[in-house]
Amino acid sequence: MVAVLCVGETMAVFTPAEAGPPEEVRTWVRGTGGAESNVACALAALGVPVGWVSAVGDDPFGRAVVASVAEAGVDVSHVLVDPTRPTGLYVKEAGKSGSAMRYYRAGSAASALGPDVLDRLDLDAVSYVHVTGITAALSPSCLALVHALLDHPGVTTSFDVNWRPALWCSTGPEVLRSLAAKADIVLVGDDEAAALWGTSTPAAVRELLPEPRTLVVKQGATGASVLIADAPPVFEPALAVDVVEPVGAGDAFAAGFLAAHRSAEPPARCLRSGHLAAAGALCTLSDVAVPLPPADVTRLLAADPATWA
Ligand code: KDG
Repeated sequence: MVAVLCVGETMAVFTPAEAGPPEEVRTWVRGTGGAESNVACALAALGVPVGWVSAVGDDPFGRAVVASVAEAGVDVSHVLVDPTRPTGLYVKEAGKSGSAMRYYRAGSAASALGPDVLDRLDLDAVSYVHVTGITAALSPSCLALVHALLDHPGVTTSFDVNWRPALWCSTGPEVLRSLAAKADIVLVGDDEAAALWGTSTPAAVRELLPEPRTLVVKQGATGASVLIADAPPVFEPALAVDVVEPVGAGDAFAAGFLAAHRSAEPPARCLRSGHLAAAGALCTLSDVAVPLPPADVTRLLAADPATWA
């Protein structure tokens, strides 16, 4: 039985294995990347029973993607194999402060997912469902699926805005706001909120999004704030890490936050757990974090940040 279900597209990722413009690169490293499965893998590493639901093509990349998520300890038993559509791919040109991502995912197997997915799931047996704005952007049926999951009663819903402008037309800001308004927990970067809604301070984002009980605003290398119902905002500084590449850090943060939230940790510890998990993604080229062992996380959660002892 899984406690958390993450639903959304995962792709095979190709990262250049040598320097130079992509036109000249001949050797690529294949990995796995998908916001929701990145969260699932990081949750599994933290010892949380978690499942990932998606669709892949009946092709080598689909099999590789599913195998790597399963290897991370995630339940993949509800992943569909679509014989008529391919697995999505993307090419990542990595940079320390940001990475260029070229998608090859139009018409992918996951883009054909729809609300009928819920017929195959027993959501009453799950505590948390995590979705993102990426899958919502893939097709009208995917958008309907994300709405249906967020509308499901009796489950704690978590929504990471994950603004990917390349996937949206002009409706993005309003659609993402309406999805966020339905979730119990919303995670958004202050840079995303600025780009989407022209507002970036935690208080201003809260004014725009009064509905979610728990609103997390990630403030880059500075830290993150959580605003819970009528309680005063709580801020927790980020950890200082040598960044290798940032893609996947937000997903790892979401996993750390959700793992601690599920254990009913106080807000500051939920944020710190997010930062600890994010560090595991910032320090690797992979989209999937390499988190600290759960025992270290437990120790660091309780530590004094001045000394980490
Ligand atoms: O958050 C990281 C994701 O953006 C990356 O793994 C790939 O899911 C992905 C996407 O659609 O960009």
